[in-house]
Amino acid sequence: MNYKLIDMKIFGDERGKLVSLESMKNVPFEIKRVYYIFDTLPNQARGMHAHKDMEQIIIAIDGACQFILDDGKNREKIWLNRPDVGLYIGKNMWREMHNFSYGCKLMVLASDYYDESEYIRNYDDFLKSI
Ligand code: T46
Repeated sequence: MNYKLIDMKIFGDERGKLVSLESMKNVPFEIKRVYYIFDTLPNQARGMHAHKDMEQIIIAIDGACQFILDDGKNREKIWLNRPDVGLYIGKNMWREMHNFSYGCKLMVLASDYYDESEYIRNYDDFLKSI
């Protein structure tokens, strides 16, 4: 399975906490794009696609959601619910997002610019591609 959870170092003191994300350091690729997802709903799933070439790190800055990760052979479910843990997802991994908590906010760092032609949005096409 081409994913892993990365524990990010927290710089914390009496004022609060801070996490720093740096290309080729705690983020294992050059960051070309950042986007974020908010105003999600518990009964609305997202994702349902794979990327041919893109790598991403997803962080639940606030709240929680459940990821389904699938490499075509195995399917695993994980909860993302900490602002100091990044979910790295590599190439050719089907991902689904379910069970968003109210107010969940996801921040995503991507290794490339947005390109719809790089998405595989049909599961049968995903299976054929791997
Ligand atoms: C992923 C998961 C975690 C853009 O125009 N630019 C962008 O950078 C992105 C990410 C999306 N869009 C457009 C494409 C769609 O018209 O925004 C709309 C919603 O995108 P999508 O349905 O792909 O959103 P999610 O939440 O299903 O998936 C997103 C990312 O697209 C995807 O790469 O891995 O978050």
